[in-house]
Amino acid sequence: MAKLSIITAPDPRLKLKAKPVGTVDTEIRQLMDDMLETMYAAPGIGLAAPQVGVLKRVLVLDIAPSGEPRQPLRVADPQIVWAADEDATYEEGCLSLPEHYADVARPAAVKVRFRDYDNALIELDAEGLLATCLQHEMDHLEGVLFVDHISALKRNIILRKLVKARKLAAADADA
Ligand code: GNR
Ligand code: NI
Repeated sequence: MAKLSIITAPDPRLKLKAKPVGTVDTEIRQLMDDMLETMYAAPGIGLAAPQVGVLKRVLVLDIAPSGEPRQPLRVADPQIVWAADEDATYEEGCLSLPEHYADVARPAAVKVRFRDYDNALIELDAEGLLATCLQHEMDHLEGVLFVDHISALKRNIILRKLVKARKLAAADADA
């Protein structure tokens, strides 16, 4: 296993569409395991491959509360095959937009079809935080971030603060 580095906005790679995996082979399994290690270390409850600079339709999730047994989910080529008419709103965060949070409304429940670690075709019914997190990660595969769901005003405030934080970090590194 290896820990990968996480890309932060505004990086153009986070705006690109990821490519289908087709078959979950040894290489994809390794990527899934490395992504889980990276996600747990961050720590986060989800991670999509584009966040570690890999443009493949792969994501990992674990919404188990800390201190409880891990429940890792490894997902390739996910598709939403059904979404509830009702929305649910959660305060979302993102490892690629560190230390920024905003309320985002999304379908409250979804049915997702994907390939798992063993390349089996799975259908998962998700609601609550799992539904939100799955949709947040699937957005990453389309080059969409949670700030793309909020007002342009709020989005620009967050993105400007990230640019400023990066400049300060670079200046500190020079000093
Ligand atoms: O760690 C994360 N927490 C989170 C909280 C609410 C809604 C979505 C998320 S996903 C995020 C990790 C991340 O950036 N995944 O792409
Ligand atoms: Ni994210």
